[in-house]
Amino acid sequence: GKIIIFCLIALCFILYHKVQTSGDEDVPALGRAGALKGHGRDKFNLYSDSENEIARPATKSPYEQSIQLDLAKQRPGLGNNGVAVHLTGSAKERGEKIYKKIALNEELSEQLSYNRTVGDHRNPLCASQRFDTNSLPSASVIIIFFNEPYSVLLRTVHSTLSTCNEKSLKEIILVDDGSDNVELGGKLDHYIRTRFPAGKVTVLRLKNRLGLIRARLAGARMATGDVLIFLDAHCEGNVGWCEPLLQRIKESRTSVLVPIIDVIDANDFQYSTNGYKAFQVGGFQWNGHFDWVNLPEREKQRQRRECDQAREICPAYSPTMAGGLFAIDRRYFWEVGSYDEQMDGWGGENLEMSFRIWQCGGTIETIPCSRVGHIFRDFHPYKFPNDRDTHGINTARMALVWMDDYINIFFLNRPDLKFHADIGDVTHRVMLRKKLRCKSFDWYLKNVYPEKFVPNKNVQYWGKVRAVNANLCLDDLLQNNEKPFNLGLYPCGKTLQKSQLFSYTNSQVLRNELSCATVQHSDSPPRRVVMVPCSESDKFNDQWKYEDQQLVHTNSGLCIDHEGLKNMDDVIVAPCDLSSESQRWVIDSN
Ligand code: LR7
Ligand code: MN
Repeated sequence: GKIIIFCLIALCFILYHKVQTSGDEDVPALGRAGALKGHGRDKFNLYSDSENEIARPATKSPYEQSIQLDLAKQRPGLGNNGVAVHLTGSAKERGEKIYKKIALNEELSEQLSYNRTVGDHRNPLCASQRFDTNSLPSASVIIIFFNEPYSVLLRTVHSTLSTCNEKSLKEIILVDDGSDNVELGGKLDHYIRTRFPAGKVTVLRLKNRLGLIRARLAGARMATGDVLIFLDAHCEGNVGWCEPLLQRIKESRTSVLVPIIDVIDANDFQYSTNGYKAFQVGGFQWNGHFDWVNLPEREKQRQRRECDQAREICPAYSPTMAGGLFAIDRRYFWEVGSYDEQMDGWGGENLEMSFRIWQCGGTIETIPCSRVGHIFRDFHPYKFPNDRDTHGINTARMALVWMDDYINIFFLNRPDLKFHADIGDVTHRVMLRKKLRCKSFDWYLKNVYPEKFVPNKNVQYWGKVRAVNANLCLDDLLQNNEKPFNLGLYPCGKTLQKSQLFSYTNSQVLRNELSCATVQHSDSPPRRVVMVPCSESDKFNDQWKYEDQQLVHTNSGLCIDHEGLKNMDDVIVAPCDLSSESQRWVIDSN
């Protein structure tokens, strides 16, 4: 009798456990098998290598089945070291098709393992850097996403877990900015629950799409680490990228840090760099756009004073930051005004934060031993809220608060924003600026970014360059100013507009914001006036004499002339002739 009862109890016990382990909520046997094996470089990634073959248990969860199919599709080792991968056949076609839709080869992404390696692209000097490994501040990594490809997002998380040192990485917070891509819902939750250590990775779901600025704010409110590290949802970290950031913040809590941002190709997923010797820092254009600029000579000298022979890996002051990838002391983030929470959608928050940090006593620094790859896409795979130009609107909000009188140069470049109805009220940000006793934009330009050209500073004349005998003005004809182009002619606008805005500087350079006037090298006339990207030093920019209304190119002795030319033609230079009306120009800002 007793034996039978014992057997029944034992049977119940066994059955009970069978039911438990097949439940969706439990850690799957697969996970435990992997954990027991303790296999691989990345102990969180259970499917990394081909030798890591584990029997796949049948499970009832549709998520589990789908996840297993995803993992089966991955080709171990593919794209390792960050090499380019070229698909063939029908996969290639699928890749091209999806690329057209979302500016990213999702087909290829699905074939790369979540923890493919990208190689070590750091300056060799980085290897000798020492960190206070046992007493570094802890980090909360915040990754925001709106409808990002599921496999790309997961690769970002896996990469963070395997490249950021475990001791310092307190948590990863994913902020879902109201995505409606179904894979990013329950399936993502299931993956996180079953594949990552408990509590390490969490998802914060916003009910509606709030835009990337408010999504970052929501993530920051949840974070508990000493340092916030923000990442876009399509990044892969290089070896050891976290420690140098945390170490620097430990030493200097008002330093806001950016890694060197490497390029992951959106089509073949190649991880590429410009080598480790040189990197660029952040600049801006007067139209409110961020751009990359070479490290100025002045800053290299400061680095030498600061770091001696280790100049190449010395923190580099950066006038602005790109916005997506940065580390900041959590308390300092709030003290210095976090973000303007009335900025919607995408854009503008990066320059706002950049100017604010510098003007209010902090610094922005590029940390050369910290490198993170980012997938740059050709176009936005998403619409902007209500189809509004949120970049422009947000940038106007920024300019109203931080740029003082220089806002006029911004509005000259963006007249459409001057009276835009959606800009809204910025009083609370102006109050913040007062409360923090922040410095002026003029101070910023003089002390942080003296290389930045200001159209009406240190110039003899500025404005339209107008022919005296025709309604024609020099005009860049909206060509790309980042590479050489022929200078053109166009009817003078009633008001001053960007394409006709030129400066004749104190050092006799004829230029606009980015490009300087030179003369085409050619023996046979007509020789065109060519605009080329200006050098940081005027020593290397061509000079022009402006006398008797003539613009004389110093090197060639030739004069700008519009004889026989019309609207939209390229301007030329010709032998100077004081009696020629077509060589006379007035420069003014009326
Ligand atoms: O409505 C949105 N909600 C979001 O959560 C729109 C976007 N997002 C997410 C999105 O899923 C992504 O993870 O926000 C992140 C950034 O969006 P991207 O990747 O489309 O932007 P980007 O890389 O083209 O743009 C750069 O400028 C932006 C200005 O608002 C942000 O600051 C981005 O973070 C920034 N990216 C970088 O700095 C990476 C380096 C690129 C450069 C230069
Ligand atoms: Mn991005």
